[in-house]
Amino acid sequence: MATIRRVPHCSHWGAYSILVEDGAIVGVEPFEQDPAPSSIIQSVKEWSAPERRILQPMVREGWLRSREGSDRTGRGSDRFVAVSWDEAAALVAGEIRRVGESFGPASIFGGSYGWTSCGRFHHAPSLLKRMLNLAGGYTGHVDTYSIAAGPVILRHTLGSDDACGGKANTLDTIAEHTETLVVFGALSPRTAQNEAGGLGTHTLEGHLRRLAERGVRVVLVSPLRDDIPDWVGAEWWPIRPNTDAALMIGLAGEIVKAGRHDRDFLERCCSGSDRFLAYLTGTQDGTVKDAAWAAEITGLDRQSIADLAGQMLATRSMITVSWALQRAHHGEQPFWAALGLAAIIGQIGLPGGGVGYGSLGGVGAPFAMAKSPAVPQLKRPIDSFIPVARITDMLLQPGAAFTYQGETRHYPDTRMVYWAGGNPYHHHQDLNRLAEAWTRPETIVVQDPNWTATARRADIVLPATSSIERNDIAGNRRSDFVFAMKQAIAPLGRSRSDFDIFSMIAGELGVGDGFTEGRGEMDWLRVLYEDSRQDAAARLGFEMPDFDAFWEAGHARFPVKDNHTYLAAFREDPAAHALPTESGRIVLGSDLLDRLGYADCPAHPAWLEPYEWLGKAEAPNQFHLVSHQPAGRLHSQLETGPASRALKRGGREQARLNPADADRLAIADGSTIRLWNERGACLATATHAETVRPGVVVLPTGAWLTPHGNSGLDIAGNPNILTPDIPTSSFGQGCSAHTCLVYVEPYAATAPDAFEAYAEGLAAQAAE
Ligand SMILES: Nc1nc2c(c(=O)[nH]1)N[C@H]1C(S)=C(S)[C@@H](COP(=O)(O)OP(=O)(O)OC[C@H]3O[C@@H](n4cnc5c(=O)[nH]c(N)nc54)[C@H](O)[C@@H]3O)O[C@H]1N2
Ligand SMILES: Nc1nc2c(c(=O)[nH]1)N[C@H]1C(S)=C(S)[C@@H](COP(=O)(O)OP(=O)(O)OC[C@H]3O[C@@H](n4cnc5c(=O)[nH]c(N)nc54)[C@H](O)[C@@H]3O)O[C@H]1N2
Ligand SMILES: [Mo]
Repeated sequence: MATIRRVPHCSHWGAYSILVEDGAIVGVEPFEQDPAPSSIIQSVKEWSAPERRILQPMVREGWLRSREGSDRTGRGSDRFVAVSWDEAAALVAGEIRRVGESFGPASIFGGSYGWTSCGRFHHAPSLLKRMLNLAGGYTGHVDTYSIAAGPVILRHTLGSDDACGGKANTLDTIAEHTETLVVFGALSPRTAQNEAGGLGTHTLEGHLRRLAERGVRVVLVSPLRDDIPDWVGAEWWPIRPNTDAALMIGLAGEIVKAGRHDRDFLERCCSGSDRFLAYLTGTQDGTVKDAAWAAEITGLDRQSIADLAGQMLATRSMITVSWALQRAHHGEQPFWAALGLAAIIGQIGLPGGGVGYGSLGGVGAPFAMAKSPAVPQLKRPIDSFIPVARITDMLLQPGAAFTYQGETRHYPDTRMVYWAGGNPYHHHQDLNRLAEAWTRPETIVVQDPNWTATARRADIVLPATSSIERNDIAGNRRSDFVFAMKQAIAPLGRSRSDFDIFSMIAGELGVGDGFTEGRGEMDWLRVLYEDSRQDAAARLGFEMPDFDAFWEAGHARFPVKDNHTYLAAFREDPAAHALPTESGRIVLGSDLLDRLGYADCPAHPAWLEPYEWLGKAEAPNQFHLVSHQPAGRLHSQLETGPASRALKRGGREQARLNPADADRLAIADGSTIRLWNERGACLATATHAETVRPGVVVLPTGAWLTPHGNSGLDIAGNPNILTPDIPTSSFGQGCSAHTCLVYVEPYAATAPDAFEAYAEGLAAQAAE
């Protein structure tokens, strides 16, 4: 009788054991210490299904024939030809050498943004950068799609991005001390399922239960009522999307109008308050910013805003802001305005008071204190980067100037793109614009386990194993444990681990020894773990088991800090704990931004009309699109897994809208709708939902782009065919995905099931 092996493993959505019998996965069990495991763990079996896996190295026919002179419009439709690993590695190394020598290493784009697997050793983007650094360098990226405008403005105003990186007040202190909690965006187990690098325990629900038990007044400011579980008993303030800065400023202005702002806190702990106060009182522009002003812009009730301002002053109040709010045009402003409001109230640095910014599972949870395991990327020989979401601008405008954090730089002349562990045809905005830009580089290499939309648009495709086909280690700066991610099944087809692939290419480039340092997989895991263990012991006196004991047990606790109140010491003595900002204090009026004079990022927190918002909607069927994170998967990963499929309807993604809107437009529940604007169009299945604010349509991200014939219509429901590719501002240059108007209408024609259409398209391109 065959025995079942239980193999410990971890993904961004948590830890689990894979049950393996006769080399096949027969079950998945959650980590026993996790109080609220994610349903996505049940989807990992999908990695062992070859349907969408890349099984061998492949090269686009047109590229193989004509190399850098190929017809690049063939990307995405040309057939692929199988090659050996030796041939593939030689081709890739040859291109790195050719482009580096002819145009300079800045012409190789190796930013390679993406979440890849949670393993910290086979971490594809890090290994790519390590290899390219040894080979002469590359153009990289700064910040993330998750947060860019946010950290840029916080680094300037607080001197660090700790407050949005998981080091603001921890949720345990909020659960015990806060009396009024104002949530902008979400506090949702949906998004808290995931943490970059994995996590052992999902704790958000426990803290929310404690808040509910204590009878804390919770106000949810969001276009979506289910952005917080209903049992929390929050009041729902269905704000017009992208107008949060106006609400925050109106609350602050109301307090100032009553003369009740904390003058002592503003004086001792802030700089430039005069500028902000002048904006609030209207001495600057003649408009008083108060509850009435905010009500007009946000669509909320004037009296409720005025009352809330009073209550935030009178009780211990905490403001939380989701990262989503800064993933929008002028996204710097809601982050800065929340800080301005918290400073006016004056509770920053008190337990359960002030402001924090978060979204992932580990944000607000106790944070890791010791050095988390990470493979070194080595020294960068050249300093070339772009703000992460400016990829299309870079490809379309070589040599053009861009600004970032007050500096002016120039885009490189990109000849080669190497993407490993990310999916730009998932994550980037305005995919039709990206598609045009995608024809510009001479050579595109994609390394991924799956035939993603991006892989299908590459010249050279390198099949990586998924994490369950190799050994790795999980754990990150917000993780409570480190986990052994043990190999559960044999590699599929001829796929190889990311480390093996890069070792091979590094060898071709003559830097193999520098890349591997003579170590194999298990040697590296030992080194990375021991590095963290020694740091925990030396700096914190925290004992972790040695590597062999850890590997045997499958997990080890990591030292964490709980009960943390952000800026407590600074509040006590601002001079002794000066912040690394232009004034040493919290910046509410900025000398730097005053000098820069950007119209889209002024010198104090402000409400600026977004590029698109409901205030600009002209037609009765125009909606604000909220393309939020999918509940049943991580981005585009495991899209065909059971947790993801369970939330699809009629062969595509669900678009939720308010029944009143749906009835008005004769859109039946369960019917197919077309969402479109001047940038693109997609189909989705309409679902009536009272939890969605009228005027808003919600379409999650992550459907695999599936164009219907040559029509350009995406039938799977990928919202990035619709979203605008505009920067948040000249200062932050972040992604603005949550700023988007779309038209919605019934779709009468028939269209194929998206999964079947994807499979057919793939078979035509890459029969193996
Ligand atoms: N409209 C809209 N767009 C958005 C957002 C939004 O809110 N709205 N959110 C944005 C945000 S916050 C983010 S973080 C991005 C996410 O964007 P991405 O991080 O690019 O999305 P993923 O689907 O996680 O892509 C990871 C890729 O890595 C591959 N992969 C998995 N494991 C491995 C491995 O072991 N090795 C290799 N080589 N590859 C592997 C997967 O197959 C997948 O193709 O999307 C952004 N896009
Ligand atoms: N299940 C699952 N969890 C995930 C991910 C995933 O793909 N799947 N991705 C992870 C990643 S990479 C990240 S960065 C985080 C992101 O976490 P968030 O940025 O918090 O996630 P979103 O789902 O984009 O947005 C949260 C909510 O913000 C609200 N919102 C949107 N626009 C506005 C606005 O203008 N005003 C207000 N008040 N609310 C608004 C929407 O209703 C939305 O549901 O999630 C992580 N968690
Ligand atoms: Mo993200």
